[in-house]
Amino acid sequence: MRKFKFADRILNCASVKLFVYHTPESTPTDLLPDCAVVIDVLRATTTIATALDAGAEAVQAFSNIEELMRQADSWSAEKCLRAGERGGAKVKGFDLGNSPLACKPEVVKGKRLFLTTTNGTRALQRVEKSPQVITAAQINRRAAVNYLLETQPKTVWMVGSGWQGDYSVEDTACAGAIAKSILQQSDVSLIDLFGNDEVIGAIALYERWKDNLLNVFRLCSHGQRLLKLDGDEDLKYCSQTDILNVLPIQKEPGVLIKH
Ligand code: 3SL
Repeated sequence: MRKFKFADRILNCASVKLFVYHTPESTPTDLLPDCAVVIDVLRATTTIATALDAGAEAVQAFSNIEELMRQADSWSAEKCLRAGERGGAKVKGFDLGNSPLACKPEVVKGKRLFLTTTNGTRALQRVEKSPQVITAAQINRRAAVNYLLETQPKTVWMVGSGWQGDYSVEDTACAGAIAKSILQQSDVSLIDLFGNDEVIGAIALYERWKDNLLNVFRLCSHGQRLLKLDGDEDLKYCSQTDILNVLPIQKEPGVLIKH
C-alpha cells in the first residue's frame, strides 16, 4: 500500500459527500457512488483485511455457494482456499470458516480465498459496479480514511452489511468512525460533508461507544450469535481500531486485492 505522510494529505475535501446506508437493501437502486466502502465488521471485511495483510493473493467474494464451488474448482488446488459461513458456522467441507483469526500467513500466504458469507459478500455484490470499491472494518479504518482523503471521490457510500436486511450497530459505528476521522482531518464543514442524516447518526453512535466497542459488540445481536459459537476472541479482535495498515480494493467485480 502506498503510504503518505500527514503533511501530504489534501486537507480540503469540500467536494466529497459522504452517505451512510445501514444495509445493502437500503442503498438506492438507480444510482452508484464514485466510491463504495463496504463494511462488515463482524466479520467479513475484518477477515478480508486480515487475509490480505497476511499475504493472501486475493479474496474473491461470492454470495452463492454453488458459484463459489464452480470457480474454485477451476483454480489451481494448491493456491485455493474455500472459506465461508452460514449462520456464523463454517460451511461443511470448506477449508476455513469466516474467522479472521484463522487467516495466519502460514495458512493464506500466496493463496486466493474463495469466500462466501451471509451478508458481507451480498453487500459487496450490491455495489460491485461502482468505479471504486474498497472494504473497511474497525481494524483498518485509518487505511480507508487515508484512501478517501487521497483520492477524494465526489460521492462516497459507506454500506453496512447488516444481517439479512436488518441493521447492525457495529457496521454503522465503523462508518461513523470513518466519517469522524475524515471530518477531523479536513477543513470541510459538516453541512458540506454530510450527504444524508445517517452520517450524523453514525458519528453520534461511534462517539457514544468508541472507548467501549467490545462491550457493544458483545451486546449486539450478531455479537450474541457469535458468542454462542464461541466467538469472543473474534469479537475482541474485530473491536480493535487501526491495527492493520492494509486496504482491500476491488480489481474486478468481486475480487479484492491489497491496494
Ligand atoms: O454475514 C456475514 O457476511 C458474516 O460476516 C457473518 S459472520 O460473522 O461470519 O457470522
